[in-house]
Amino acid sequence: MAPIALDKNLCTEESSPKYDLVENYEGNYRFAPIEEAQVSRAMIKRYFNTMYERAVSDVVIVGAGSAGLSCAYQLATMHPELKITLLEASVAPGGGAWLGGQLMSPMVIRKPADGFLREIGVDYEDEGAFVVVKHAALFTSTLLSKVLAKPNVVMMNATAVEDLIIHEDFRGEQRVAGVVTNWTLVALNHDTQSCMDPNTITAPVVISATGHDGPMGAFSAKRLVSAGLKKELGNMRGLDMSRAEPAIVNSTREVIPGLILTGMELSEHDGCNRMGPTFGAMIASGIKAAHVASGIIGSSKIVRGKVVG
Ligand code: 48N
Repeated sequence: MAPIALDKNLCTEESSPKYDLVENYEGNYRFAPIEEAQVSRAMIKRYFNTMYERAVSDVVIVGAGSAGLSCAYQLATMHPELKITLLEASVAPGGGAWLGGQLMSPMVIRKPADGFLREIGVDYEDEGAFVVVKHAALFTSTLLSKVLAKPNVVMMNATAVEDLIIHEDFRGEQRVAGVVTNWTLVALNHDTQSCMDPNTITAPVVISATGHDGPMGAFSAKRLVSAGLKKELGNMRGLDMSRAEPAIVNSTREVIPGLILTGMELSEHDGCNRMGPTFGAMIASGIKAAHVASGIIGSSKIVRGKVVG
């Protein structure tokens, strides 16, 4: 698809004012000239070229909470050659990691997951067995910025996965082969309008990190049950920090061919405990999911986004 030619740049030398607030302080601050269509075309050209190019991705990550973002960072770091597409239903990515617990801002991360904080450059206070980031938003905004700075990661927020692409693969097994998407506001309003059909993204590996709560929590785990690929949900158990965090990390895995679960979605899929306001397992599970995805990609023959051998 030939790129859409943008209007020629209207910004000539004399019309590009200097960025000097003091000089312009006396009420004559000016911007370079613009036409509305330039802004519109600047967005349209880029976003829809991205949609076109990512219609076949190497890995789709569903959910940009702490697990999904940690996974995206790790996978993009390990494999800068992979086209990683991160889909987030909310306008605001970050999931439940903007606050610690009960709307309090400090975030607790148990060792050894504090090593990830040092890797992405987030300061913390060391409390011995765990560390405390002064505000959860410091962790989430830093991680989000690092993920979005990765050239091979595209994030589409306000975009919901409303189904899974499920094929019979070369072995005759049911395999997740991508996701079905729609604008979230459309996905949440299917019962208010006649059919508003979705779109698709094909990928050999889908990593679902949709959490355990919210309007679409544990989306893929629930879809496996309703699609007849899993008998029933395990349903998240009561809070037990000591058991929950290792259980989530150690059970991060490919639950059916082509679908990896990570983060709190696993607690609903497997029925393990919840850990409450401690986030080390989300980081470690996301990192493990990245390694599982790397293993699948490295051991599969993939043609046009499909596993064929
Ligand atoms: O933060 P969450 O909900 O999920 P995780 O697994 O990344 O982190 C969970 C963590 O915040 C906890 O719950 C903590 C540790 N507490 C545990 C406890 O015991 O209470 O992020 C999931 C993201 C959200 O941003 C959703 O908007 C998004 O996934 N999402 C989706 N995005 C696209 N399509 C969907 N169908 C969808 N469903 C959810």
